[in-house]
Amino acid sequence: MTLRLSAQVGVVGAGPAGLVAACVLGAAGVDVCLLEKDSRRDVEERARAGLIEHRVAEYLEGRGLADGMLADGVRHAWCDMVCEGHRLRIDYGALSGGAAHWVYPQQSLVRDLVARAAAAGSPPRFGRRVRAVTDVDDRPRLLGDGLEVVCDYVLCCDGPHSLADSLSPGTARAFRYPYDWLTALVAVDRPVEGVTYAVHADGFAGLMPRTGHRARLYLQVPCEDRAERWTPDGIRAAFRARAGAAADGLPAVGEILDVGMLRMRGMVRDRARLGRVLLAGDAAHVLTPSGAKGLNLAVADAADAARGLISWFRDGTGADLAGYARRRATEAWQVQEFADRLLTLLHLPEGAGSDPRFLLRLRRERMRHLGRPGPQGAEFAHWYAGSGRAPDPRGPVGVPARMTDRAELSGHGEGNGPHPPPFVPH
Ligand code: RFL
Repeated sequence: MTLRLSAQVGVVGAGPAGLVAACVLGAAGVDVCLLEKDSRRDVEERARAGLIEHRVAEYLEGRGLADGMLADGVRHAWCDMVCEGHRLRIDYGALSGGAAHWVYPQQSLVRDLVARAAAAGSPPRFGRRVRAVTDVDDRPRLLGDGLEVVCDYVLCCDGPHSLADSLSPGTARAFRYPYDWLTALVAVDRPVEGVTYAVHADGFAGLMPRTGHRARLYLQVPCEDRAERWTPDGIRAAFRARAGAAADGLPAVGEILDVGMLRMRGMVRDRARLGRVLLAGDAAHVLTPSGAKGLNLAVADAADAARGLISWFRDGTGADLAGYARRRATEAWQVQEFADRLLTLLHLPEGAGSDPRFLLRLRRERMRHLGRPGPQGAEFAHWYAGSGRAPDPRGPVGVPARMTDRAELSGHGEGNGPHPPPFVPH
């Protein structure tokens, strides 16, 4: 027997994007049905990101979604770039006028948001895989096994292998970088105080803070390398060799808790909106982890979508919904460009030759520019820390329940009305 439900907004996926949207929409009185294919436990234990941008932290705090982060997170405002034995500190907090990251693990944020979504009246339904979205231009339907949800709008937050692939095939621009990153969750003997990026002739190495005695370690490896090829000793030795003398000042890497391979690719879909289906987060774009942007852009998308949907249900004009795809594409490309620029700095090009010293020295020079007060340092710091604002600077908006009957289809196009830029520098 098929369970038939209706909702104002159907959300697919209980990652950061789907959960933030469900919390904000639910708190504003919008009737949300969030479907997640995996179990609550699986979702709450997925260790991935850990650096939350300044603007995203402000947004979460402004909506009462940051209690865990404020209680257990740690602020970080500098990173180190290491090259040829030289370590250069980039004090992006000072360079950006006070913006910093919060270090708070993605799985902790997800756990907090699951609880908040339930409290806001939008508890995720776990173990419910959506197989298809139909009627995207009218009243979209989410179809799952024994389940059908009729919605006014759908928010697809289902990660990189999104249902959007079948809704709109061939509309993604993607690039495969000519290397991969080994990614390992590691134990460290003391907390990591800032991100370290090391450029080396053998390849890039990085160490990113997570809370307490945990860190995330990255190593550049050849494309399609396999995790099984790497022993814990091999990972530690490669990291030490690439970090060079700077490794002495870093927390010692102990147990390797979890190893995986990140296939390094970037992707942006041409349109983050298909009729009444909005895409948010990794469903709309995939970023390499170089600039720690994926989770942050996912929350920014969710904030923008929630604002638009709330305005649509509130007054039926959808003024804030118009332009969603354009705004999200603009920001996705800006962030992709930043992440790509950072990758270019951190990796030697293929064919660097047997003597990479010229290219390494060049990189040191670029790093110096980024760490110095001035336009280059300020621009880097602004993008790195996310010192602008999330796309909903005006605070929460209430929505009378069930206003959809009055809502009209106007405002569904991607208008060109004035909108604040995605990043508003201080
Ligand atoms: P998610 O988190 O992938 O969530 C998608 C959810 O949708 C569910 N789903 C479905 N549910 C129902 N029906 C279907 N048909 C479904 N298909 C999928 C999935 O089970 C899942 O629960 O996407 P979202 O919300 O867009 O969030 C994106 C972020 O998770 C991602 O960008 C970041 O984790 C990327 N990332 C980092 N981002 C940062 O901002 N800072 C970092 O430091 C950072 N480090 C990382 C990262 C990603 C990593 N990996 C493993 C990819 C480190 C790593 C190792």
